Amino acid sequence: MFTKAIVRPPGANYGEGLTRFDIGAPDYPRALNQHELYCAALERCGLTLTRLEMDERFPDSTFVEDTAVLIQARTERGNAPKLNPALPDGWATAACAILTRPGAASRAGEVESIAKELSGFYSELRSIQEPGTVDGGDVCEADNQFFIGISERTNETGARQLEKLLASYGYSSSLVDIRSEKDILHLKSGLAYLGDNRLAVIESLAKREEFDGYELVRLNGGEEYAANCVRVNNRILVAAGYSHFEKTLRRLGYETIALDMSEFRKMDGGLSCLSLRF
Ligand code: CIR
Repeated sequence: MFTKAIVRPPGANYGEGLTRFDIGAPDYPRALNQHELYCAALERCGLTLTRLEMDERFPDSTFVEDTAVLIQARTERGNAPKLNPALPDGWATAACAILTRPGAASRAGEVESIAKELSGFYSELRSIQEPGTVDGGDVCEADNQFFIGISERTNETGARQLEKLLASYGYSSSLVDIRSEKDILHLKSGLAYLGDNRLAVIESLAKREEFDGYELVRLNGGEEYAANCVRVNNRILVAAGYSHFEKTLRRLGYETIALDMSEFRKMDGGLSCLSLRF
């Protein structure tokens, strides 16, 4: 269950950020409006938002998800060992925020202000160390398991550091090398955990052995962008305009909220990257 999220609206120079696409410059007023509707959807899902000031020093800073990996406190289950002996009975680990080291030089400075914000919510803060790089968009949590993409942005050193940190909090990780997947920037551009042991996944990733044991909801036929959806409590936020996928989700029993993401797509961004949820 999430109760909070951190968001940051795009700044006026948002269109100067990084993108691999050539599908036109973003329309700024429209991007602001889409961001506002995104925030309203998170609130409808019951989240209290921390809205950060826009930050024109970093044109990509609206994509806050890339700056941190947030992990929930874990309760002891059965005979599971208490991983942190300092905690009261019943708790195995505290919640922790892991600050990333974004793989794009122009985004490195985004972490500082997010760290300050997160320190108000988390007493345990860890961070990825040089020469490791990690973008939060490469990190997909599926209950007790994390998938960590090795990509253009997340290097193997960073992925291994993150794996080790997560293990100290009782989570296992699988590394998924997506460097040959030219259509996606981050692992979560093509993968989302829907809950209920289900993954939404683009066809080209569906055969990876890391996803064995999960029920796969495959995206193909031009709907791949919609794979970057987000389960927020009992709803799924999904990009508008991908009706086959949205219908599939509804058939599976999920309530969906469709959001127009056109101006974020132009800058290689998706739904998940616009918030840090916890
Ligand atoms: C970038 O290239 O870094 C941004 N323009 C887009 C980042 C999108 N983030 C994400 O998918 N997690």
